[in-house]
Amino acid sequence: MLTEINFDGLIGPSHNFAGLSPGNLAATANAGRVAHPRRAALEGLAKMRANLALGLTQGLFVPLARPDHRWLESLSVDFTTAAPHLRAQALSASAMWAANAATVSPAPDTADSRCHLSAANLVTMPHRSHEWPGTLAQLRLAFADPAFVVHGPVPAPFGDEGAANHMRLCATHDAPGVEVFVYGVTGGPFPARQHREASAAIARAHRLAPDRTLFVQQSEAAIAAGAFHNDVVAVANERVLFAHEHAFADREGFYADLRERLPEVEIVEVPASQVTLADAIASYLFNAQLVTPPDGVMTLIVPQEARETASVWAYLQAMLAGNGPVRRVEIVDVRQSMANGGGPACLRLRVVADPATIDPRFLVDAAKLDRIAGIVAEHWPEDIAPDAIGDPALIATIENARRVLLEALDLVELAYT
Ligand code: SUG
Repeated sequence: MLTEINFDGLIGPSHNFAGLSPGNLAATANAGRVAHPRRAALEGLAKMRANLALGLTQGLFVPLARPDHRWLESLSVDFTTAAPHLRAQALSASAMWAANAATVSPAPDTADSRCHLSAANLVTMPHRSHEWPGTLAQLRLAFADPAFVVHGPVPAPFGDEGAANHMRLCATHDAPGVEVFVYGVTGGPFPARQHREASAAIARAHRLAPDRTLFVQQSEAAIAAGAFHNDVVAVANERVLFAHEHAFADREGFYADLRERLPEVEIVEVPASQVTLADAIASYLFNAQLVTPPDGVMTLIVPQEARETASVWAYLQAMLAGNGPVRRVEIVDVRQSMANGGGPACLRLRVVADPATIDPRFLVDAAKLDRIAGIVAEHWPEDIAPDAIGDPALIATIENARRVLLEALDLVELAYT
């Protein structure tokens, strides 16, 4: 049976605050702070446990090999002699944000009735541009069943940041959906990371029906205010679109196209008069997981920061008191990821598929999460200070931690990816 599975990126042992993403306000504001990789990974695992408790099916991607020696080798340098910025880029744990791993088109939407996944090239940010080979290796393992088609990335220079700029609206997950690709053109002082040409190439590769595929421009104001991905200002689930008033360049045109293709769509738009773009971005209200658990109660899983932002919390209370489609709000603590600009929705990749077709090594239950948490508690570094990035003892700890994890999950074949 087709069901939505959330694959979370386990936060890697090299998680640190290097301020590598211009346009990501949290990441640049926290540059140089001491990071807590162990706490970060435990927060992520607790979120996965909470999702399981709601009755959702949960998957996991493992951290990539960091430092990425292959990437450094391709730059004719090694970690010990590389310039500090290259070291930080090689060490980044940014693959934790699985929403940027790939774009996924479930089987009901594609001409060949297979689920298509395209690894994202992430070319705009150097530290993310070398994620795709490791990500692709995992996708090929996890989704090796003939129910899936796994594609490599769109070539540079067309920037693609994966599911963070893609939404799917449908009556139910197993019904054909409308796939919405959100791209940027200009972002004021910040780069538009998702290019329309990349989205169009993915839609073709995934064999989507043109009349159920929309290409929608993200508003310049949103990118300029810090929404470096669309999933910072909008999220969709089944027939519901939950978005900020200023998320899209032409909201009326987009909403009309959507209503025409999916008459039952419910658009929950948050007006700027109630929640400013700045509050939406600081709180990550829209970087929530909007999910339908087995009890059928549509649930918004928001970060702690949403409760701590007065306008956002007031909005959510009013929403629950009203008659809208979102009936429950759950709060999760992912502060370490949030400090690098990654909320609950960034940490997961949604795949609608039959769980029986997925390599079980990538699916988790509570007992497996406990085992992983034990490994994290024992092997993940407690702190990474900015000046420790080149420390050989720290690097040895990071590399050993991943090795122990891969052995425990029977995934040693990923050791060098
Ligand atoms: O690409 N942060 C990530 C956050 C990604 C969030 N994902 C989604 N919105 N789906 C980024 O900007 C910061 C890493 C650093 O600065 O060290 C970083 O890469």
